[in-house]
Formats: sequence, structure tokens, C-alpha cells
Amino acid sequence: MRIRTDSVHNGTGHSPLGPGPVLFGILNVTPDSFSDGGEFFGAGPAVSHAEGLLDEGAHVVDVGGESTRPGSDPVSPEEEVRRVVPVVRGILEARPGTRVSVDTYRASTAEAALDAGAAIVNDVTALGGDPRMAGVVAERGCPVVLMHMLGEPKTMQENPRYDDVVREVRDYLAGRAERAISAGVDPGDVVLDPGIGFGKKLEHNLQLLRRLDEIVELGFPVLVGTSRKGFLGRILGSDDPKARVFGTVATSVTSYDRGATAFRVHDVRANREALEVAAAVRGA
Ligand code: HH2
Repeated sequence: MRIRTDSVHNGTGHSPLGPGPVLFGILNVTPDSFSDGGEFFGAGPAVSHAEGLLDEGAHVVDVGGESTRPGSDPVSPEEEVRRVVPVVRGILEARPGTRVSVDTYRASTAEAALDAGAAIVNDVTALGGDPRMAGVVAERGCPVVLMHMLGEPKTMQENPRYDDVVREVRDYLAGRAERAISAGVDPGDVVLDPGIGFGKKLEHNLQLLRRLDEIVELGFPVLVGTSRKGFLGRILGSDDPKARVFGTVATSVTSYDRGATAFRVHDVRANREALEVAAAVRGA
């Protein structure tokens, strides 16, 4: 099946994530994430933080057990499962009915998290990191986020190069969506993500955000993950990721205006309120 790049491809015009701006609250169960590493390491603190994200209005809690920050090393598959699964269970015990997403590129972790009640797979390798992942997502029939990354976390920021970053990311995502669908993933379950900060310089990130509508035109719902990322620090002159909340909000609103529907953020309330206002303006 060819991806048509000129119209809504998933055929429904609806997002598998639900209508309106959808907030993915970030829950990093890692000792080394770039902005909150170690803060929610362990099931107790992680579940409490998830409840806080939900209270602030998150629609989805995105649980990750391995940092993908530039320069990071992978953890073992067993360690990733040990970090993620008790947290998925704990969230669903504390707040039954929560939509939990698992941020992993490993099929074994995705399966374990889905068995524990997770409902969405968020794969920063767009199903390319593990040959079994497409089959797992297809068989489970869950929404899947396919993200663009150039290279791998260890080295991706060394010297990323593109002729036209937006065209290349768009073509890559179209190809990954096509592969997912040929592997049996329902087109209505595909969500695309330009992968802000993953093998991209400041100018690449800004081009992707400015021309995000070109990715939206592929016809799949688009998720953006700019939260507290380094390119905001470059613009704002701030080394502290927690001082990048207002900058993050600016990118959420500009992305929403260009057609993004989902936003992966640490600071749920700030982003949710800004997006609620943006949605009211759009609906006026
Ligand atoms: N960014 C990060 C991790 N997962 N998933 C998607 N779909 N899109 C993103 O932009 C994205 C992602 C990196 O951010 P964070 O989880 O805050 O940090 P770390 O990788 O250091 O845990």
C-alpha cells in the first residue's frame, strides 16, 4: 500500500488518542533522564508523580525506563522491564482506567507493559529498533507513536546533517507508517512524531516546528515532544531544564496551530491551560 501524502491517510480523520489536544504526561523511571533523572526512580515515587500528572489534566501517562538523552547508554531489557512494569501496574491500581503509554523500542518491554495494562506504545525508533515490535503492536491492536531519530542516542547530536530536514523527516515517517501498516498495524492506530532533539541541531528543530503542517499533511495524528529540551535552553540562554516551561508552552501552542494533536510534556498544567485557550480561539 502506498502512503498518499496529499490527504488524510488513516481514512477516519480521527485520532486513536481522542479528540482535541491530548496531553502525554512524562514519567521517567530512570536515574539519568536529562531533566528529572532520579526524581521518580522507584515505583512509589513514580506512581505518586503519575497521579500528580493526572490531577493536572494529563490524558495519557507515558512511562519510560531508559533515558534517550544525547550521550545516554541503553539499559538491559530485564532492567527496563523491572523499572516499567511495577509502575504501570501501580498507576492502574491507584487510578483504574488511566491510559498508560510505554516509551520503549523493545518488543519484550512493550509486551510486558501491555500485559500489565498499558494501552499505547511510544517507540522512538519507529518500529526499527526491534524486528518483533511491529508484530506486537499489530497483534495487540494498540495505538503506536512512530518517532523520527537520526542515528542513536549515544551519538545522534555529534553532527546531524540534512539537506531539507522537514522533507527528510516527513519522507522517513511516511515510510515507517507504510511499513507498520504492511506489518498489520491498523492505519487508524498510527501516530507520527518528528522527534524534536533526536539527531537535530537548533535550526533543524525550529524548521520542523515552523513547517510542522507538512508532516501533519501525511494525514496521521502528530505528537510533538519539545518539553524542556536543550534547543529551548539555547534560545533562552538557560542551562536549567526546569526553567524552560514557558518556552515549551510556546512550542505546544505553535505546534497546535500547525495541526499537532498530542503533546508529550513534563509540565502538564501549564501546557494544558495554554492549549485549552488555543483550542477556544480556534473554535471561536
Ligand atoms: N523525547 C524523549 C523521550 N521519548 N518520545 C516521543 N514520542 N517523542 C519525544 O520527543 C520523546 C520521546 C526525551 O525526553 P525525556 O523523556 O524527557 O528525557 P530522557 O530521554 O532523558 O528520559
